[in-house]
Amino acid sequence: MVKKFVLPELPYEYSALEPVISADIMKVHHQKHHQAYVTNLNAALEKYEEAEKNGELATLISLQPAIRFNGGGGHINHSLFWQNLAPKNKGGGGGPKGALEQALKSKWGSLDTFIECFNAMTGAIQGSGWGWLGLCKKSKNLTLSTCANQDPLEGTSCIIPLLGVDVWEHAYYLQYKNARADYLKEIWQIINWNAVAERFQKAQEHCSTCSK
Ligand code: MN3
Repeated sequence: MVKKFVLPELPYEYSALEPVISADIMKVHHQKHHQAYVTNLNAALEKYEEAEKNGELATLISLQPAIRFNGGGGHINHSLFWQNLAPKNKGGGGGPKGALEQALKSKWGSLDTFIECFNAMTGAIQGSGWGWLGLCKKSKNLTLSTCANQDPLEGTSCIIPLLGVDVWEHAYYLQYKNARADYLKEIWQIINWNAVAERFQKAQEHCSTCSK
């Protein structure tokens, strides 16, 4: 039996990220969008298992896009995104401390410049996608990246994701309409830098033992 994936609970209330992200957006994003990705991922994996048993290679190949879409961005990215956010003044906002702060400053000079670069790059994504801060396994440096659609960063690049921002319209349109730049400007008030720093530390530990 394939392991069933489940929708993770949010570590805060739907309304807790207001006024930056409305409860309406959070509810639809989590209960409808993320839930649908999990449901569709499980359905695709079940079919995959069946096709595998029967040695149906063409069916296996035909299922791969659905697994990548619903499992990659649908489940991996969203699970990370919820952890990357926290209510303002309850872990959200401010800036990074310690080793992450040092690494960000040595690469971008200041938090403001980092945010400017992140927002410019992420705001320029054509159509749907994700903006990322990650740790490159090759250079062992912090790096910015983007993914189109629901491609997961890990699994499609050599970058370990630390902080991801969803810029699909469903992530902001109910509140910000077409103003993606405003959403990107405001979201830094609810970024959970402690969570990002924890991921940074784990990624560095991973990088110190891997050669890729
Ligand atoms: Mn989304």
